[in-house]
Amino acid sequence: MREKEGKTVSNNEGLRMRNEIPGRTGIAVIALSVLAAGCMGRSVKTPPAPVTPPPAATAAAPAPVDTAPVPAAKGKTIPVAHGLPLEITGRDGTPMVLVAAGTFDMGYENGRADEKPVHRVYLDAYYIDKFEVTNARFAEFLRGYGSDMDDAGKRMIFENKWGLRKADSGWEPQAGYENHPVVDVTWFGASQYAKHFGKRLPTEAEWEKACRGGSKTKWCFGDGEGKLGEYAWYTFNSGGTTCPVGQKKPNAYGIYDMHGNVWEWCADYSLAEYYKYSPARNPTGPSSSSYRISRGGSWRSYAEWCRSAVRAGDVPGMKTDITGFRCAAFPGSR
Ligand SMILES: [Ca+2]
Repeated sequence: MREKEGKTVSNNEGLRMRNEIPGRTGIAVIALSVLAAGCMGRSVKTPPAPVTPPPAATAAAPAPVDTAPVPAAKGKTIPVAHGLPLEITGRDGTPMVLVAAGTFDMGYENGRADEKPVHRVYLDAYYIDKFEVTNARFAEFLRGYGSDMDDAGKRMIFENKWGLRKADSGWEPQAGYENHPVVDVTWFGASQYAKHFGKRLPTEAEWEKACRGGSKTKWCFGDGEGKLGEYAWYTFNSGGTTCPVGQKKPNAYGIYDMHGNVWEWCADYSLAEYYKYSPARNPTGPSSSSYRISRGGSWRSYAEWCRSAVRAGDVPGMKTDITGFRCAAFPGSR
């Protein structure tokens, strides 16, 4: 089974295998990994087929910079910004947070090759789930949808001891794991869930803007790794498993667990060189690839892999206990 540290991530030479551990900190982290619990077994997967980049997009004039964080709604009164409520409830019953229209700087100049160049991106306003989708929510979806295959016949979910089990009466959460993020969910399952509730998966750009919460640093709170444990479940505090959603601090936009807990599927195909020609407005990713983007790191990731700009590519139908998702939606699309 593929494991986190065997995650395939793009780079300037094209998509290929890479270790969990970034090169500059590799030696130190390898030493730590030896000391860490024996859950760091690694496996590899086959590099994806070559893909053809779409024609270069025409960059539009940049919009005014959006630097104001969108605060989390408090109490029963939902504030409104630019005519839109700051927080809404999706059809699946989950709260969604408004990310206002505007620009942000995507990528990280001191990061890996595929995180460069840093480029300014304008995004229309959108909503994004405040929390990762939980086992309870996904089980409820499956019971309502009536199948564990998506509209195209693709498998959506696998059983997992921290996730879902298939009982005689249908899919249900493992006891005690109802509020943990769903895992062993394929990209197809994540996409079908979103579609079922009038939502969609976030684009890679939407995910990173929501993760950054207005920051330009390695993590949403700054560059100091020492604070990551306040915001994220990752290898040094997760206890070797997923954790209930929403227990750590939210970022400046009021969104939880963007760093760690589970990697999160995004809508985009994965391509290392994409930032070199991605459009400046509402980028939606390359035209094709064998892989889909996932973001944010997981319960078993080292801090470097939980950075806001880290990009990963995964086989969309794979079984993995480190990847889940959250949904996005355009205003008025619910
Ligand atoms: Ca996450």
